[in-house]
Amino acid sequence: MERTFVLVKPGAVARGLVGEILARFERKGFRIRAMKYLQMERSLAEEHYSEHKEKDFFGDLVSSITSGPVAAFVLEGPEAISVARKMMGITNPMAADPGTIRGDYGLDIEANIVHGSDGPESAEREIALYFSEDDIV
Ligand code: 3AN
Repeated sequence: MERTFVLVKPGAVARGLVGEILARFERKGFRIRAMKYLQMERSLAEEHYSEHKEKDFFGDLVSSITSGPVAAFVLEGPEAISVARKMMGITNPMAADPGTIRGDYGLDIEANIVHGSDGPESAEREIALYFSEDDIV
């Protein structure tokens, strides 16, 4: 079994899509190991997206992810990281396939509905950024 970190971004939270998005993962068979609703501090956003700090969209990305509450999850299942990424679709929602979360719910690359860990190291790092050991059930 593998764990991954999934975050429903502020734009999707504001549109009332948390339940619908979580339902897709639950129906697929993922187990929820932890969940949290929070307003991200700027420092947490900068840490989360530190790999992008040299990119010209970094400032906008941090502003966007801190613009309202987010819903964060640890999901568990076989090959959870790659399966969840596949369900999300590619980064650009305009190009993401219909049937994927990004393909079905958005048009804006900066507010692309969800974030999901892209590998085992980032999953471990991101889970630890948002959750303590005690939060994982
Ligand atoms: P993914 O979330 O698919 O792993 P990353 O890690 O390349 O994609 O990008 C992280 C976040 O940065 C994306 N979810 C998106 O919100 C934003 N982003 C990526 N590329 C761009 C871009 N060219 N312009 C604006 N925002 C971007």
